[in-house]
Amino acid sequence: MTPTRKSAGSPPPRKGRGRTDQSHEAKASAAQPGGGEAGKHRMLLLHEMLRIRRFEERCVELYSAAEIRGFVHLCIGEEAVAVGVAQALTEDDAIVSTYRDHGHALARGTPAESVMAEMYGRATGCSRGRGGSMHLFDTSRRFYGGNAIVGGGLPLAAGLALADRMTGRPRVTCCFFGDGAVAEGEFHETANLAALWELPLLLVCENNLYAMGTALDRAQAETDLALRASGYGMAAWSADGMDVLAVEHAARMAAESIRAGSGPHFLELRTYRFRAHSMYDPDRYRSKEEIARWKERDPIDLLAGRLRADGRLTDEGWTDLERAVAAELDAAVAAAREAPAEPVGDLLRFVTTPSNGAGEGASG
Ligand SMILES: Cc1ncc(C[n+]2csc(CCOP(=O)(O)OP(=O)(O)O)c2C)c(N)n1
Repeated sequence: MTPTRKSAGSPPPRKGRGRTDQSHEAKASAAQPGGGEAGKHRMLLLHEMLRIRRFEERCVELYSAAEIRGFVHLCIGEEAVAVGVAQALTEDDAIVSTYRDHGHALARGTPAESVMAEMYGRATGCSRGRGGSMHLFDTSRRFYGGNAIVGGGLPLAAGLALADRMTGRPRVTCCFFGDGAVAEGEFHETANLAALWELPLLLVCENNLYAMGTALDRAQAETDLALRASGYGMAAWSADGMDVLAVEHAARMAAESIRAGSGPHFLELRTYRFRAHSMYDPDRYRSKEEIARWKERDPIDLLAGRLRADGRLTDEGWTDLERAVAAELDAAVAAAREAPAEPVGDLLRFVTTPSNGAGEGASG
């Protein structure tokens, strides 16, 4: 069955379509409740971003020491995207990620111990050590995977959203992808069907200006990504991806609108990765000056600076935060080092073949 705009159980009619104007650019301050609760919430955001930053820095050390192997893509510099968007989602919502997925999984609540064990390829990892850095997966938190294929998560996310749409479950599926994915057919096919079928899909584009070594403006004719998405008839927003409060605000507005039945939303978050594309990338395609300019707006420094100015964060408070994060990561690394690999006898579990009956009746 193919849902149509007028099928039974349709969400309420859209309140408006097309690209939102500049007034819908996220304004961080507008979203924040006043008083002590807001301060507490901001401290939580800072803590979450610091966990991701330090987790990945630890990965660099462990990778250099050859304790973890394989492909590793870091999101250092992009933490505000993962943390801000995660705040706008409920436990019932789903997330589909990319190969740059550590931050998304940690922000979603997958324990650092489980993610670190996966980096080590241990059976205690969130993907039983079978996925590694690029394929974190945690169904208990509706985290449907990192994905090594650029744009590969988009149709999967549309499928999850379609299931919710057809069964009338009031959930949002959030799909992260990079600016490079916007050049892929999978993006355009997903955007088209999501808009046509009014799927409850939040498309979050992490625009860090580069797809490996290729700058956005060297590969894509129209670099206003929200404008392109709006061409499919969906609301599209842009926000400052270095400002976690702006990200959270934009994501909340989009998620609320999707829950109200207005169909898919596209959110472009303008961000930057401070490190190379992956551990193998010599990073020769951009200047040191450019990187330094973006580092002036480091998302962690930006929020910490605000909290200091508000009198919320002291030197002592910062040290406590660092200590708590270091203790969590020390424990995660120690547990991963001790953890077993999956027993050889279990290796065919979850493997689908005709000989175990799973392929019977399949054709084509
Ligand atoms: C379909 C496909 N094409 C090419 C690649 C090789 N590849 C891996 S990462 C990457 C760049 C993707 O950039 P972007 O989507 O902007 O994400 P970012 O790495 O910036 O987070 C490419 C081309 C791939 N993994 N999958």
